[in-house]
Amino acid sequence: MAVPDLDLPSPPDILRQGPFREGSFGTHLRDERTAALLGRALGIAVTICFTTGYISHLHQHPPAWLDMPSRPVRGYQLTQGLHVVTGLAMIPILLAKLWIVWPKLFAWPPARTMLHALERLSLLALVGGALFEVTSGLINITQWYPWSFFFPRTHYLVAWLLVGAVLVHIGVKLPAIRRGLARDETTAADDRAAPDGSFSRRGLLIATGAAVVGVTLTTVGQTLRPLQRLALLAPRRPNIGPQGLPVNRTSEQAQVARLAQDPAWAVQIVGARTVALTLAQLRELPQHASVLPIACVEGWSSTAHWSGVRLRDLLALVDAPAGASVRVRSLEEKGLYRASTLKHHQATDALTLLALDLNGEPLHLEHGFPARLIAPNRPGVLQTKWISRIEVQA
Ligand SMILES: Nc1nc2c(c(=O)[nH]1)N[C@H]1C(S)=C(S)[C@@H](COP(=O)(O)O)O[C@H]1N2
Ligand SMILES: [Mo]
Repeated sequence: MAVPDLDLPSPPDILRQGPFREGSFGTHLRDERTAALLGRALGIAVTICFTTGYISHLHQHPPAWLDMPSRPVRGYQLTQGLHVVTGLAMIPILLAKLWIVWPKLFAWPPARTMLHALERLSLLALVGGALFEVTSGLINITQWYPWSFFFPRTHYLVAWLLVGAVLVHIGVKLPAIRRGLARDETTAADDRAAPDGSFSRRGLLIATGAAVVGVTLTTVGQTLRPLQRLALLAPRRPNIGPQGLPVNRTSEQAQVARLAQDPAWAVQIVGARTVALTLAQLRELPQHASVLPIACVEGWSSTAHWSGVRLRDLLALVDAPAGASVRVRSLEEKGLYRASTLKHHQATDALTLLALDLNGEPLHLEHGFPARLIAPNRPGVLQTKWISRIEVQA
């Protein structure tokens, strides 16, 4: 049966040139060498991302046997910044790699032997895990939660699944990886070969690299101030918000505005005895300054000048015993991050403050007025705002 010609408008000229031209991504790119080179880049990114993510997990859910050090002061800012940077940079590499190997997913017959079937199943964990990690991470940094699972836990568990799948994949593909990465006189020429004016392997790698640089330059400004004006794709800027600092959870969301501004507010310090201190009384105690970053798990961070009372001075008022950890509670009644725990060494660190001032002014309501916690080498989620109680734990 004759199919009538559809009178479709022809694509604009620009779509018939350069990389958009049909055939510009020739099938000659779908080979072991391209897959191995992109795979190596992905392997490096996954290693950095997993390690920094694991460090973040240890900060947020410290096991009993581990005391996360309070130094370097900017440790978490660096590792979490790297985590988000490598996670974002990985996206173009992952897409390029999937494009290279995609047809192999539909190879027929699906499995030749039992072992082959198992290997192909592990690809499900590899591809699915990688796509899940970058997508859920990306969605998380935009603070959009279109799911009902608890992000940190799921992201963490799938990371282990992914790392397992990566190790299996490297093991199975080792001979192909060796061949793909081997260098001799012919590979250089082959890297440059571009049949019929299509992309060469080198061209594809350069384009992928350019995408990585582009993504990084337009997002890293959320933590590197000199690049903040380039941070077009970043959800946050380090300097936008009251007192030159971003806000994650607002006083309205936390429903604390009334209580936080109540003139009768006093912080309860609960230890061997209980002491209540009003804002005026807190200001009469020795004041100390710390220059510390707020470093959010979402990858943005911002350094500020804080001042207030050392937490250890407050603990001394209630004779907190050596070694005791401390639970800091917010006026907030519902939120996930309305309280946090400091181990003894964190609570008694000279830089750990019950902060009253930020950048030389009384704390803005959105930054935790009348008092918030600020401590070195600590994730933003644990820098509790609008504090109501400080409890020494037995
Ligand atoms: N009580 C309370 N404190 C909180 C939060 C919260 O939800 N409730 N969010 C935390 C998070 S996730 C971050 S990143 C920092 C942000 O501090 P900022 O708003 O002063 O920049 O506050 C932390 N303190
Ligand atoms: Mo955060």
